[in-house]
Amino acid sequence: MEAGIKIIQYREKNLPEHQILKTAKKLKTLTKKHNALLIINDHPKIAEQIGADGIHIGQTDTGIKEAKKIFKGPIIGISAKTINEAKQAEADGATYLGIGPIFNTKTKSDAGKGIGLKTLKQIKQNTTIPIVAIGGITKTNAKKVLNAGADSIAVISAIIGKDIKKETHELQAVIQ
Ligand code: 3NM
Repeated sequence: MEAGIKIIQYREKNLPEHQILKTAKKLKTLTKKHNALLIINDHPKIAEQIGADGIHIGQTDTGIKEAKKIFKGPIIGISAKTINEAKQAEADGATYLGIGPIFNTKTKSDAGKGIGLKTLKQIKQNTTIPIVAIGGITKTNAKKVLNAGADSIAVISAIIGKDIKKETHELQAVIQ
C-alpha cells in the first residue's frame, strides 16, 4: 500500500476461520490507514464481521446470491473465464468480474490454461461491469491486458517475493 496499491485482496485457502478472521482484522486496519480497499476472498461472514469493502467469490464457492445475503458491503466480485460465466455473474449482481487466468500462471495450481487476450476482449464486449484481469500479468504484458479491455489488473508474483515498492512503481509506470 505504501507503493500506491489501491486494492488488496486477502485470499487464504488453508487456514482455519479464526486465523483468517484475525488476519482480516489486521488488514482492515492497515487498508483503512492507507486509504485502500480490502476485498476478502471466499468468506462473506468474515468480510461482513470486519467491515470489508468487498468480497470475491469463485465459480465453485457459495453462489453470489447466497453471499449477498451474508455480506452487505458494496463490492462483490466473481471469477469468470468464459463469456457465459461473465454474463451470468453480471446478471446475478456482481459489481466486478475477476477474469483469468489471462496467461498461464504457476501461482495458482488449479487455475488452468491462460484464456488469452482475445477471450478477455470478447468478455469485455459482452459485459458492462468493471473487469479485473488476473493471472500471469507482469510489467511486460500489463499494457496489452488493459488494451484488451481490462479496467484494472491484479498481480501476485509480479511483485511478491521481490522489492514490492520498486516492482509496483515499475508496473504503475507501464500502465499509466
Ligand atoms: N486467481 P500471478 S489466477 C489468485 O484465474 C489467482 O482466477 C486466478 O497470480 C484466476 O499474478 C491467480 O502470480 C494467480 O499469476 C495470480
